[in-house]
Amino acid sequence: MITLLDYGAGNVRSVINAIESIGENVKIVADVDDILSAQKLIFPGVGNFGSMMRILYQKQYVDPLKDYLHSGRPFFGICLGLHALFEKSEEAPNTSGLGFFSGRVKKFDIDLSVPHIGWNGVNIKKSSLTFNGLWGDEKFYFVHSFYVEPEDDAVVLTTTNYGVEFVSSIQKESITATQFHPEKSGNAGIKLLKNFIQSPSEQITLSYISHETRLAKRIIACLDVRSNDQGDLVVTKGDQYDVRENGDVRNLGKPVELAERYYREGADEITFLNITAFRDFPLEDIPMLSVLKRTSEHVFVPLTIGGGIRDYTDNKGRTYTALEVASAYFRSGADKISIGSDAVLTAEDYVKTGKMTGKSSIEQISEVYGAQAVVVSIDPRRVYLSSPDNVDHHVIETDIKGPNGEEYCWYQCTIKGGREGRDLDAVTLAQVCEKLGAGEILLNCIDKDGTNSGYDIELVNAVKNAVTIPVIASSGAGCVEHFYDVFTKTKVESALAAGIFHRKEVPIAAVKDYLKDKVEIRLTNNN
Ligand code: 1PR
Repeated sequence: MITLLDYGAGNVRSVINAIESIGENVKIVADVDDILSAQKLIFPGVGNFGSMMRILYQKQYVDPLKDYLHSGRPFFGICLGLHALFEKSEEAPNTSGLGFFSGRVKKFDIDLSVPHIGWNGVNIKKSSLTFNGLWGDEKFYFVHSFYVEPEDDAVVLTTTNYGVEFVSSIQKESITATQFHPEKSGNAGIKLLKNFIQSPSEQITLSYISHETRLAKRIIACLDVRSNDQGDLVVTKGDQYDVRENGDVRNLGKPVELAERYYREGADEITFLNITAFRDFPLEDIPMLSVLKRTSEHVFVPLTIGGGIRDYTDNKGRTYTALEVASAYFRSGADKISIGSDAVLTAEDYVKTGKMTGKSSIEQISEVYGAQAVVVSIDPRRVYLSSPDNVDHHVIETDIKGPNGEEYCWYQCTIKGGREGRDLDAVTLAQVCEKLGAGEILLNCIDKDGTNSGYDIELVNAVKNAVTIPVIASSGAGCVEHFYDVFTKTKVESALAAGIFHRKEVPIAAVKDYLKDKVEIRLTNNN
C-alpha cells in the first residue's frame, strides 16, 4: 500500500493511475494519522510553493511530515514535493519549507523559455536503485520555473542542463525526490516509480557517462473532439476548421483509443480540443470528463484539454467560474488546460483598460495551478494589406503574397472556433496572455489547418519572437520535412499535428525517425 499526500492542487490522478498500473494500491492522506502510519509515502506537488506550504500548515501536516522524513521510511517527492523538503523558495520568500535539507529553491535566470517544459535527460551522479533497469539516457518530463540548490552536494542524485546545470533529483537514504514527473514520463517514469515501490534487491550500476543533457523538441498529437449528428463523441478534423464533409461531421475515430495509440507510438504529449464547447456547458459534458479519466489510466504523458474554459451561469442561475471548470478537468486527469475564445475577450479588455483584474480565467487558473498548467490556444487567420500603415496591429512583410499581390499581412484572432473575427492580432494576444500568467501558447493557423502544406513559418516566428514562454506550432503538417522546417526555421519548442496522424499518412515514429540525427527529440516509444 502506497500512501499519497494530496494537498488539493493539480493532477494527482495521474500519480494514482501510474501507481495502480504497477499493481499497487493507493491510500490518500485524509488526516495526520495517515502520514504517521504510512509505510511508503509519495508526495506529488504542482502549483505554487507558498500555497502548498500554507495548506500543509493549515492541515497541521508539517510536523507529522518532518517526523515521517526522520523515521527512515521510504519517501518519494515529485516536483513541488521536492521543493518542500528545502528551507525556503524564491517563489514565496516569506514561507518556510520543511527544511529537511539545507538549501533553497531558486528561479531560473536564463536566456531560454521559462517554464522549462518538456522532455530532458539526466546526468546520474551516484549509483542508486532508483535507476535500476534503466540505461541512463532516457528523457523525463519536466515542467517548472524553479529548481533546488542543496547545500550538501552528496544528496544530488542527478543533474540536468537547461541554461544552467541544475539538480533534477536528490536522494539521501530512504528519501528520494525528483524535479521531473515520473508519472508523466512514459515507460521510463513508470519503471522508476516501480523501483521505488517494489524496492529491487539486485542493483545494476549504470555505466553511463555524464553528458550535457538537452531538452527535446516535442511532437504533440492533437484530437479535435465533438459529438457527431448521431450524438457520438468522435475525433474529427477540419479543413480550415470546416469539419463537415458531404454534410456530416468527419469521424476519424474514438478519442480514448486514438490517444492510447499515439501514446504507444511515442507522442510526447496529447491534446484534446472540445471544439464545440464554446456553445455548451462543459461541466455537463460528462463524456469529455470521462474521456480524460479513461485516457489517463493508460497514457503516461502530459494531457492537455481545451474547449469551453470560461465563467458560466447555468439555466438555474448558478454561476461557475472558469477555475471551477478547469478544476474539474484537472481532477479528471488533465495536466494543462487550454483557453481559446475567453483569452481573446480578456486580452481585448486588457488592451482597452491596461489593467489586470485578477479575475480572468488565465489569471485565476494560473494563480492556483501555476503558469505551466495554462495554455492559450490561438486561432488566427491572415488578413492581407497593401501597406503596413493601414492598421494598428503587428504587421509582417510576407513572402506569401495575397490574392492581389499584397506584400503585408496581420494575423487576426478569432473566437468560437474561427466563426468570429476580432480586432486583435495574434502577437498582441500572445504577449498579453504571457503577462496575465499563461505558461504556453498553442499557435494554430486557420489558413493552414488541414492543408498538409506545412506550418506558417512567418506566423510562428512573429509570435515566438514576441514572447518568452514556450510556443507549440500547429496547423498544416503534411510530411516529416515540415517538422524539420518548423524546428530549424523557428525557435518553437514543439510541433503539433492532427490529420496526418489520424489518417495514418505519417506515423509519429516516422517523424521521429526522420528527425533523430537532426534535431534533439525523445526517441523512445511506449510499447
Ligand atoms: O474557444 O476556449 O472554447 O476553445 C475551443 C478550442 O477548439 C480552441 O483551441 C480551438 O482551436 C479549437 N477549435 C474550435 N473549432 C475548431 C475547428 O476545427 N472547427 N479546432 C477547432 C482547432 C486546430 C488544431 C488542429 C491543427 C492541426 N483545430 O487543433 O488540430 O490545426 O491540424 P492539421 O495537422 O490537420 O493541419 P474555446
